[in-house]
Amino acid sequence: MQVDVVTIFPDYLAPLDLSLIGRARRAGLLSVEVHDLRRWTHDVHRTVDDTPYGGGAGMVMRPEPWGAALDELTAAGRPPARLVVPTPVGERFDQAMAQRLAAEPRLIFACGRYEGIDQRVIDEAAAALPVTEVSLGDFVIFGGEVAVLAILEAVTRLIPGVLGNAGSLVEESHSDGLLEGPVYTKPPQWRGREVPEILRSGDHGRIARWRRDQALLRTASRRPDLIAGLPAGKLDKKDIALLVAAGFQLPAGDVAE
Ligand code: JET
Repeated sequence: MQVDVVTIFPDYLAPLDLSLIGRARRAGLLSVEVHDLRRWTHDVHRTVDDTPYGGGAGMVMRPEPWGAALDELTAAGRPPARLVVPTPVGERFDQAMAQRLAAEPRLIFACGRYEGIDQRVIDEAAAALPVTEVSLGDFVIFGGEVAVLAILEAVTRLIPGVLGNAGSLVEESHSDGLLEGPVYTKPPQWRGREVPEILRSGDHGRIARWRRDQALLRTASRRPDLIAGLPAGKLDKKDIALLVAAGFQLPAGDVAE
């Protein structure tokens, strides 16, 4: 996959050289270019912002540098790209969106700052290429750069070859729509706290059931919205019995035979 990031703070993307994303790049599984938006300015102050039409606080990113940047980056001779714009008003990011983005040959990320990018940039881009405005959640950060890092962590680990086989199994267990339960490592006792006996029992059938139960109980208590959103048939009779015994109310029609 090819990735371009356009930002006024290229240094914010330095972590893309590190750890597993850095390794994926060095392995040729991912190619990343970070571009300084000011490269597409022409005035002596390299201005990227101006006051908002209609008044109000803050500044808005001017359309001209963005237009020139996207024209150059989408010129013929490269794989077709999707433009991804982190913004609090975007479609909510989740694992399913990460899967869809991981299947794209090329992503161009536009990092907004201040009060945002002039809307005409998004409208103009959408006439030429697919555009996804993405929200990581209902909060506001200074700019899109850190959101791009988070999105690229989620996407890169889904590119074939980035994780080993163990990783694919972890991925499968997460895509069942439940939160993972607690995990433990050595030592078996630490500050008077014990690793649950069942995990040390060697009984893989009971361990698998216990992990399922922990995932169900944690999800029902912390994220009832995820339980409510499970497709029909995802909970079997044992799952239902566990949750009912623990006092959780279940939406009708979730029970599989
Ligand atoms: C964000 C993402 O704050 C978030 O994104 C960064 C950001 C900050 C300020 C302006 C901005 O503009 C984007 C834009 O897009 C058209 O104008 C983006 C919060 N949750 N997810």
